[in-house]
Amino acid sequence: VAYGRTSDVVLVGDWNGDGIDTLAVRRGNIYYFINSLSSGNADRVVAYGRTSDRVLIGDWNGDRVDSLAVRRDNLYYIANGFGGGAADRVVAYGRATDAVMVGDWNADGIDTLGIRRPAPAPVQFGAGTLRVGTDVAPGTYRASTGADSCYWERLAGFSGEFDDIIANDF
Ligand SMILES: [Ca+2]
Ligand SMILES: [Ca+2]
Ligand SMILES: [Ca+2]
Repeated sequence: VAYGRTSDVVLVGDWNGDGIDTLAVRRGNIYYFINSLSSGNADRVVAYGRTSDRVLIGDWNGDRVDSLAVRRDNLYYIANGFGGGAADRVVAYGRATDAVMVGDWNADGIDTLGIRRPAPAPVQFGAGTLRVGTDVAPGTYRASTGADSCYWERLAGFSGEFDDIIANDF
């Protein structure tokens, strides 16, 4: 099938709810939908969002018809139809720096968003006595690989007496 231009962004979805995915191409903020897997003219041409928006495809309302959503920072402008114009829903989700993906995560026939966010950098500290909640956040800390040894204690107080040791290991 020859469709669109080489420079177009290609999208895939079921634009008419017949259970068959076909192509659409994006050129700036113009979307050219075709409902058959054949060369030819678009069945629908829709202007939506801005050229700088990231576009997502999903069945946002569970009617078996896929449609557009555009992302602008952490705002998602969801369209359930192909009329262009204003979004049917605007949803704020996650952070502008998150990677986003679309899926039907609970099998209810409605696509929704998922975001991926890199794990924060690990917190590190050296030898010493640290107050949990003040000097370090509560959590699990591990000796880095290559360390010869690691002695740790959990303390009930800072008296230095053995009675203050709740747990320890070497
Ligand atoms: Ca279709
Ligand atoms: Ca839909
Ligand atoms: Ca769902």
